Amino acid sequence: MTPLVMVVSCPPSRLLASFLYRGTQQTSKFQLHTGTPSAAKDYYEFLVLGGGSGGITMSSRIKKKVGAGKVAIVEPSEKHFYQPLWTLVGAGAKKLSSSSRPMASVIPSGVEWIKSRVRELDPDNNCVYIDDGKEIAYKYLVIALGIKLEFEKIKGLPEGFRYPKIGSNYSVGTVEKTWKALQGFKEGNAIFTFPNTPVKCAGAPQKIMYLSEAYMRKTGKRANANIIFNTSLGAIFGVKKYANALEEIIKARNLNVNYRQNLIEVRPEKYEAVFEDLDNPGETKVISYEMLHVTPPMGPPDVVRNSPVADAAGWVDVDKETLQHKKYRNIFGIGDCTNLPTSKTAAAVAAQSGVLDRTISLVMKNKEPVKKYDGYTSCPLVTNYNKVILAEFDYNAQPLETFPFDQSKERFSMYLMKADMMPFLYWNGLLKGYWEGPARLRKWLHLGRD
Ligand code: FAD
Ligand code: UQ1
Repeated sequence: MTPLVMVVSCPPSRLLASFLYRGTQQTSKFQLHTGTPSAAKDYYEFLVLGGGSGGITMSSRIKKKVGAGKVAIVEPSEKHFYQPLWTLVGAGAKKLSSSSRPMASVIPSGVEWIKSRVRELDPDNNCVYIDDGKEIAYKYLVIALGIKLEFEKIKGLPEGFRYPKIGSNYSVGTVEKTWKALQGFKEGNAIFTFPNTPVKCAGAPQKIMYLSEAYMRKTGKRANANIIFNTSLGAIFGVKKYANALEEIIKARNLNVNYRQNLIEVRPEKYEAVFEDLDNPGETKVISYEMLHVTPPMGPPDVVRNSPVADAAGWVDVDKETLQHKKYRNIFGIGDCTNLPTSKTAAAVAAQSGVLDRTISLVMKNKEPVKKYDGYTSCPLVTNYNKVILAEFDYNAQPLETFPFDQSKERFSMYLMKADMMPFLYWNGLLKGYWEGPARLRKWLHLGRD
């Protein structure tokens, strides 16, 4: 079915007016951000779409550049989530409440919050349309809309989440169901899936398997469990160094990994999962489960996919080094909604934010962007309740490690970093525009080494 798309365009007269009144025009309810959403003006120098990791980070940075009253964020959600914690929430090691803060508390002061969804992008007229049909014009646009979860692409979902024994760490509404399913496990198959699409944090689908296995061992249920990782991919991880380490763990802990297996249906009332074999079209396998962790198919947000800023696959089409849009020079993209050819993570957003900050400064001065993003991304592979392999790598899938030791080894110190230090750095460093990834720390720690 074709989605209902609002077919409107910015009338040139209104657009002109919004430019003429720029800087002075205010709606009657205009206010700088004070903890409550404000009525949207017609024009902002910078408009940021999405109040997630990339959107809040960039609005902090841009507000420092241009001052109060010139930046607005369009974001419908009342809460901002630190999603990386959901791996630990699903395993019962952290509370869901510790992963969120009110959206109002993370939007920088002096930045306006337009509490609405963006419905349509009109980059040829420098404006967007929000839910109530209102048009908002901008001089510069930053797109940070994240990635869309598509549970509905699996037959039987999302309704199947009403049943027990099934969960997913990927959404706020299903992550606590993972922990319930794990606690309720008695005997049988525990199945963990990886879809046939790009995903965010590509390590998360297997992190919960390692944690579940550890929990079953701790509670004396391991002998009754057959643990299965059914992945659409052809390898356990995209970087050889970490894949080798993970394969050792998989062997040592007797985990069954099946490649090129894609979840297409859940029969929740019978506790059955149906997989297609991607190498033998038409062949399917039905496996019964006592616990099922679903990583949903994902794709670009519809508002991006159906717009002129998208590439052929639907992602925001940006230069992979500068993050500037390839066609629209006043538009920039950051994070999961872009076509940057690296693994989609908050760590990548951190590194991207430093580059984009400089790109924007130069573009504002009519200069060419120079700072280059190397594709830095990181995935703390939680392998136990006290162990992490810290994968860090670049566009070439080459390790780019911060610490002066072999990060492919499981370490308690890296677990502490993931579970306790990272959340602090996220809320107080990244979102406030002070953290741009560990590149400088890496150089300093590697002085005299390589
Ligand atoms: P998001 O942070 O998802 O923000 C997108 C925002 O856009 C949301 O606030 C949403 O409400 C808003 N939005 C969507 N549509 C609209 C619309 N139409 N109009 C207005 N607003 C809209 N990363 C790591 O670095 N390390 C990890 O260990 C890690 N583990 C993870 C584990 C799990 C289980 C998950 C789910 C993610 C994990 N990540 C991890 C990934 C990380 O959370 C994301 O990569 C990061 O949040 C991406 O930031 P973003 O700004 O692109 O998107
Ligand atoms: C990181 O910068 C980051 O963003 C805040 C994460 O997201 C939660 C991470 O998981 C990681 C590992 C990094 C990289 C930071 C260091 C100190 C290696």
